[in-house]
Amino acid sequence: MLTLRIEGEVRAALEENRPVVALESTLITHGLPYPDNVNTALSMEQAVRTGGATPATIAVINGEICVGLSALEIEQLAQAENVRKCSRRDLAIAVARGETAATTVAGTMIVSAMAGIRVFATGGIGGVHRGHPFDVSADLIELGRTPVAVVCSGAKSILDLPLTLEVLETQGVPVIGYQTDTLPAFYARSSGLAVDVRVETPEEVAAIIKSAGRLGMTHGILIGVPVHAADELDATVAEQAIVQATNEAEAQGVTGKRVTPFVLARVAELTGGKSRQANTSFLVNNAQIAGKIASALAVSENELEEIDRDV
Ligand code: PSU
Ligand code: MN
Repeated sequence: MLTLRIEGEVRAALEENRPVVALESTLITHGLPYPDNVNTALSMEQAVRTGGATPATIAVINGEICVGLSALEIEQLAQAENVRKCSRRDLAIAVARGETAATTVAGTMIVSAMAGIRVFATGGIGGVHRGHPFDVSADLIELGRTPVAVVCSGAKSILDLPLTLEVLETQGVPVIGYQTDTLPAFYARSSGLAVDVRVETPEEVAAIIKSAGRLGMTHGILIGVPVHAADELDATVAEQAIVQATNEAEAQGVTGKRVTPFVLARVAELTGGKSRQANTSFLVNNAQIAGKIASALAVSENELEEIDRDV
């Protein structure tokens, strides 16, 4: 079995059953421009610590799967060009060819599970593309097959959110609203679509993750956290920018994995940077909440271990 390069602090935390939160790298290479991408990635790491956990940013560096990057590596990734966006199908290619590549939600979930990390924070997951019901992000399928809890702000309304929820249901993925009744819509706090359950605290999320583990469930869990109200983009403004950007992508023949980065960049231009402000705000917030969830999970599992030992 191929070994992962697990950074020292992360390795120690995992060995001692202390909380760790995974962070993805595609948002560094494809989601945000330089230098916002480095600053946001480092702020997310700090936010995970504030939440009480150790951050592990995941990427492939020179063909090696890395769990935990140095600040220099994050900086290099942030400036690198033509980096492969690594979902499930791409991981073996990147490793075999000795590439430096960024992991998507799906790619990061796979590596997290290999490393024993159970909580992962990001901005938004991929979904079903509007008007293209067969362009279903591998993120949704991965959520159905890999036991990692993904803390995010839902998905952009560039995607067909009702169909995205349908696929998650088919894949057996619980969708949890963190202090909300509806699936967040990335820049906007609500998509208007109901979640499966609403929770108020990190402990409640941890309890669900723990139950899934004890039931031997092999699927992931989605936790939707809305952007802070002060940083929210007006839903109509967001919607219009997204529709225009999506139409332009279509007109320019942008397809497949290039769609998400294209639309994100264009929406930022169209909203005069406001979409990016919302984006960084919820990325950092999600990282902190994921840190708290991972901490609550560690506390609760360590208690369990003690009880098991007593009996
Ligand atoms: N959504 C964003 N920003 C991103 C992504 C999604 O707002 O950077 C990235 C994530 O890494 C996600 C991936 O896993 O895009 C989904 O790509 P696709 O739709 O090609 O599966
Ligand atoms: Mn796609």
